[in-house]
Amino acid sequence: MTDRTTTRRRRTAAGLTATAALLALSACSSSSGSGGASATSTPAATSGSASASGSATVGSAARISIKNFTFVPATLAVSPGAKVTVTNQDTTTHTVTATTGKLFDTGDVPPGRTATFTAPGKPGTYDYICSIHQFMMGTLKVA
Ligand SMILES: [Cu+2]
Repeated sequence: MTDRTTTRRRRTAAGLTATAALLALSACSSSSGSGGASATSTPAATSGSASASGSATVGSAARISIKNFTFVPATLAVSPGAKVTVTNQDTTTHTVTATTGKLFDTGDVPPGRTATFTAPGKPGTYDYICSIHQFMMGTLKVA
């Protein structure tokens, strides 16, 4: 099954800067206008090919589902400090708990509920388990 989530896109800073520059230019050049409505038409700044799509995981929603005592996906790649949403689709309580020093831990997530945790800020591979059912294992890759 596919779960479509809306991915929020960030406007590129470059595009905003270009627009601001254009606005500043047009504002300066129209100093001697006599109130006429026919100003010189500003060129439409179509910066179509500004594909500054960086690393795939940045800005996208990071989420883990728990179903049938399994973490989905088994390995999730996130950026440092990312907020990860955990959805428990089982009928029993689970947790997402880092095996190393409890670097992250959702605590109990009741059936049908959602919890969030913050990924470690340091890049690395972090295994986690359900602290209730410790055979449940998943991996968080921070890079
Ligand atoms: Cu569990």
